[in-house]
Amino acid sequence: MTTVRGLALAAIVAGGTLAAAPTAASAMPDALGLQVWSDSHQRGIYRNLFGPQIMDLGKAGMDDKISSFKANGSKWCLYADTNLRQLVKTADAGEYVADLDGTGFNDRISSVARC
Ligand SMILES: [Ca+2]
Repeated sequence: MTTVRGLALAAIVAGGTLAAAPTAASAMPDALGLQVWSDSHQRGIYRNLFGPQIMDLGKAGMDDKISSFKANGSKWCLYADTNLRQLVKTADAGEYVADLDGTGFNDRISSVARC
């Protein structure tokens, strides 16, 4: 019985981690990650990035696409090139940028990392 309950709990945790909806189970990773959107004002394609230390956005299908973002959990650095080259923005924890248009790096970010 204990084993069955443990497996059920593991399934719930795994599902919550993958879910994009702001359910209670996914609140934790969303709160710790860098939330990015392909359009301004949290529209378009959405990704919550929180796994590895360094992330090239091509792997998330978001290379040169980000137009709005919210930094969570820590300071995040955003770069115009892959492999953390050409720093264009340092965002403090909790910082939300609704529209990158006019900043010079709309649709240009290619890699991100906690910094
Ligand atoms: Ca780029």
